[in-house]
Amino acid sequence: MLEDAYLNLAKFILENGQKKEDRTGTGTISYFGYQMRFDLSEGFPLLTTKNVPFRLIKSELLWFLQGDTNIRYLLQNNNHIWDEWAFKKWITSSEYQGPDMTDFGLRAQNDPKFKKEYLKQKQIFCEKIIDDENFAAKYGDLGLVYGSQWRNWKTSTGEAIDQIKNVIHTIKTNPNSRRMIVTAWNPEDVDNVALPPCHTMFQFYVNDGKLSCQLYQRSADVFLGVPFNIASYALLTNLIAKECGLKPGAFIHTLGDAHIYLNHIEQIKQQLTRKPYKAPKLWLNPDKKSVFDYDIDDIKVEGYQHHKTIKGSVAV
Ligand code: UFP
Repeated sequence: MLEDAYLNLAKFILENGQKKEDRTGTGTISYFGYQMRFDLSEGFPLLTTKNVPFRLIKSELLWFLQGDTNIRYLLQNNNHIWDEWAFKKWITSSEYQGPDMTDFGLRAQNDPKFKKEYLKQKQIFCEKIIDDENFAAKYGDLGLVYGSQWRNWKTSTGEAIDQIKNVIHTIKTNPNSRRMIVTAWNPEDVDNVALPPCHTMFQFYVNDGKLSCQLYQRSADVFLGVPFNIASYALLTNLIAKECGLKPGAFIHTLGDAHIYLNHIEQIKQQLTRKPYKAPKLWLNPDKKSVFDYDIDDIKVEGYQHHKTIKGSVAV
């Protein structure tokens, strides 16, 4: 089964991971250095042992590919996965006059009354981002996140590098190259960004008419983040392969600090008791050629049979 690689990772960390404190104060069990491999010709690696909302993955990836860094597009597509990072910027600004939201992520986990207030404030914030363009420009922009690093990398001489365009060009014109890399990690920026990139860099490889991709992810929330990350890079590999006239090959996912948060352990154990279904198939609108031309409805998964959602809170 395509998703065995993921289930084995989860099992491996439960058995071999060590307790480790972390930035969010939640606590994890963690293991350093792990690799998974997914053969994309077998199907699309969207996990079936729980519901993984593909619509969020595709709108986020299209957002990255457009070079957009403002959460407004995501909110317009009812995608809330980046809210917390923008919200943090808002509540620490001098313009914010609402109730104290310091450490909202951790407090919301332990204090139901606070959680209610936090969700209310976040909703007000999100509505304002959608309704008010100026507010969105000021507080919805996450700055140097993937969209800008991928499409608009600032050089020391003030120019911009479009890494995605360049890598696609190399795949088409010099597929034997061993230099087909996109990097999001800029040591100059990491201290000034909302969330230093987790998907640090990825490399493409062409052989036998197939395009493979390997991602180095420095930090991996195995229960909540990784299922998204697998599907997102599998989608990216499929989109680029199609544009370049190649078949999708393997997605290789290399993890640095691979961790399960202590408040996700019961959930992941429950997930491991479930039997996976056959992986779904990816459908891409055949009329679209360039990776930059896709709209939400041009991308679909077909035959996605899955087990129920398992809830878990995001550590911020
Ligand atoms: N995380 C992921 N995947 C992502 C993403 C974040 O697993 O795509 F954006 C998790 C990893 C970690 C946290 O638990 O978010 C980031 O925290 P830190 O910067 O301290 O590693």
